[in-house]
Amino acid sequence: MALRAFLITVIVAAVVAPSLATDYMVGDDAGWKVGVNYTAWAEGKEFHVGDTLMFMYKSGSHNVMKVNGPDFQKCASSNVTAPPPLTSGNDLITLSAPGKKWYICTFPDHCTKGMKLVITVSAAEGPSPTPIPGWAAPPSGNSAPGELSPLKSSVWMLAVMAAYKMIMA
Ligand SMILES: *[C@@H]1O[C@H](CO)[C@@H](O)[C@H](O)[C@H]1NC(C)=O
Ligand SMILES: *[C@@H]1O[C@H](CO)[C@@H](O)[C@H](O)[C@H]1NC(C)=O
Ligand SMILES: [Cu+2]
Repeated sequence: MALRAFLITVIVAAVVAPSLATDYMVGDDAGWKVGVNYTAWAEGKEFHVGDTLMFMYKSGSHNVMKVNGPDFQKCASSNVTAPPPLTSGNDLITLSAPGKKWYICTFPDHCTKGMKLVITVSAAEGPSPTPIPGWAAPPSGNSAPGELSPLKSSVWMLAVMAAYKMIMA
């Protein structure tokens, strides 16, 4: 029973793992500060609903404010109903909805000096069927009709082994 539970865990982990959310450390080792090009940092990265952004900086030296597109262009925060900026220096933002997201630092001149990040968030990644090691995907088209594909033969092997164990038990 313990072995069976273990095997199920391994298979579930193999199927679920690729869909786990990603944590992005904004600016990587540089963190959130003046003098980093966050457009370049975001380039080539894919952001999905459920991923998190981590803004790391010395508390009191910077902050993180979510703004709208026009305010981002102006390096301003004119939305009086928006929540106050994050200030902990260890700010985690979970991306909860798809679309464009804009973040700036509201300290004087920091945004104009580059403390601004715009990203595009896409829908959550569905669990993609990734091949489990040893369970080769059937080659498309080149197995003759009636011939067992490698996947089917693996299933057969397991079934035969299970039947054998039941008989021998
Ligand atoms: C930041 O990087 C982007 C993309 O690599 C580039 O187009 C832009 O000119 C850079 N900005 C600055 C201020 O260097
Ligand atoms: C202002 O902030 C509120 C709360 O976050 C938001 O719902 C609203 O859409 C924002 N308005 C603009 C114009 O960005
Ligand atoms: Cu700043």
